[in-house]
Amino acid sequence: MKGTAVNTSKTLPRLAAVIAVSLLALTGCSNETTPAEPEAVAASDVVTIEDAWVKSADEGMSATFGTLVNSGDEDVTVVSITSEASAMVEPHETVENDAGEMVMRKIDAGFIIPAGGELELAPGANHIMMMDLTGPLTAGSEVSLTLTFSDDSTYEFSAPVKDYAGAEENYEGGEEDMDMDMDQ
Ligand SMILES: [Cu+2]
Repeated sequence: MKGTAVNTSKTLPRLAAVIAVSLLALTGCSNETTPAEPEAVAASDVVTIEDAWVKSADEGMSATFGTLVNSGDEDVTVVSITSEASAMVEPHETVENDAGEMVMRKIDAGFIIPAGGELELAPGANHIMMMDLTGPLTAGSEVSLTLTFSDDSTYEFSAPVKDYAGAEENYEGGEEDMDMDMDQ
């Protein structure tokens, strides 16, 4: 009982010192020189998404659709996607498996949007997979997503949530694999 009272008075000034040092370290970081900008145009300056929308869902998984447009003169690759609405977001494609069923799977190389062209994301085709939703996606609400390109530039957009009866694709590997992913 005695010991706890003595310790408190020593700990507080020490904590303040630690916080002060942390702040110094943070401001120090911002002064570091950034690497030289590449001469090429940033992917984020030439890519937009048109008619984006998100499928409503109470829980579990959903997907985002729309048309990715690349107005630049070089192919652009979306290497990763994040959203506050889902703990895990992946670029997916839908392919026919050996049994003749349509299954979806992650595109490890990411979405490639051709120079001066488009990549359509649609139910039953390529889509932005949202696994492990952080909450219900209700029709009429908005979800924001961020695309990261291979040049590290990013593009944030928001998309309305809509009710949609389709897009119940099978996940490659079957139900068991999917459940395992959801538990992680
Ligand atoms: Cu998918």
